[in-house]
Amino acid sequence: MSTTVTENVITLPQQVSVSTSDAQPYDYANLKPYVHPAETKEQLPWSELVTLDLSDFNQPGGKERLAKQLEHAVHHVGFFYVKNFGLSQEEVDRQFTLARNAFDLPTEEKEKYIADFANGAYNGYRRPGQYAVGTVPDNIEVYNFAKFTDDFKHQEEHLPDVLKAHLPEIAAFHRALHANVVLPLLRLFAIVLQLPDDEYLAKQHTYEKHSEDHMRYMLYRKRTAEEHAASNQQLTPGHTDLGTLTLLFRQPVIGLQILGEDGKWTYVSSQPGTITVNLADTISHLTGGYLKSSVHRVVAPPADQIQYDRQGIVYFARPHSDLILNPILDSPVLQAAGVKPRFTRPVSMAEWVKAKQALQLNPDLRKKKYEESGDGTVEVLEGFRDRNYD
Ligand SMILES: O=C(O)CCC(=O)C(=O)O
Ligand SMILES: [Fe+2]
Repeated sequence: MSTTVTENVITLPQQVSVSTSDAQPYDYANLKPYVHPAETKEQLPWSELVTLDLSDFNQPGGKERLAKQLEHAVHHVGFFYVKNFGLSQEEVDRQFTLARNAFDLPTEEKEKYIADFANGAYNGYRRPGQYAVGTVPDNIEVYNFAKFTDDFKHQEEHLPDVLKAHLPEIAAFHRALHANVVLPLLRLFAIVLQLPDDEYLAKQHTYEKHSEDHMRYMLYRKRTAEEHAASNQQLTPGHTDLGTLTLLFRQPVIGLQILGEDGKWTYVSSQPGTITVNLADTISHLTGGYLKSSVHRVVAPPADQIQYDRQGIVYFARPHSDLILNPILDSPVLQAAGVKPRFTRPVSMAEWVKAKQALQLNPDLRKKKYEESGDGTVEVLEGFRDRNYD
């Protein structure tokens, strides 16, 4: 299957071919379609986020208009929406359908594909119940996909047949998110930072070179009201993401909250046809904290959505693994702001991923370190401290 590239926009082919000889049971006609749950009717404190129309990107003056729109969001909120990113709703819905069918498999089947988290690998399946939230086990299930490049060959070995059968389409979707959303946004950041070259950040994030970007099918299994009470209404505690940018596909079960500068949590609403984007730690490191890594969490859905599983698709963008995470010097904006390195020695992306993930994937270690420090912060690596936001 080939993808079409027009003006840097990847579109998926009309006819999606299926790659395995016994794929027929996995034709879309034979899969249970994913259907979005009904929207909430509750009035909640919503976050006010801008929406960037990426179809403006290649219009005369479009990049500059979009960069202007971004300026406030990247300093203060760290969250915004994008629309018109070159993938149809049907193509997005097909990914939700694949995810739904992969999550619906029997536990014994899914457990054949468990990722080797203990050794720092995370492509494949993650089962729920890896850590406690309050007094209940977490309810998160995941399939992670690395980049579809030679560095991550044979990732199908960590995937069930229903996903293997559609691997070319999943790969095209993965590449499209990188080409149509991640790279254009990095070009806009370059404009915001007045870098000498609009490609400055994009060149640190090419698809072909080694980096640990990954796309995630994610499921929060529904919980009872009692279970939500036992978890203090939390699904995922407050955190910042470790990469450059995170893309979250729209799903209507409300729960994602952003910590505002005023210390208040507000909810991200589910806007049709959009992807929610948040800035993460690495773009903050590369700008000495000038661009904000946004603090967010996921809480229990409103009462009229409590009966639904919450299914999402996420893309975590990261720079090349060998990039040194020093603040960019060629930016007049960063020079004027007088930003400083956030580590006491040169630290590579690979080292940063390893260090932050050791804390994320090892809740006992995390707990121990927070207890030892006693001030709500821990050193992740060489002078850089992370905070506990709960
Ligand atoms: O599920 C969501 O809405 C957000 C997930 C998230 O924050 C994460 O996986 O890092
Ligand atoms: Fe996150």
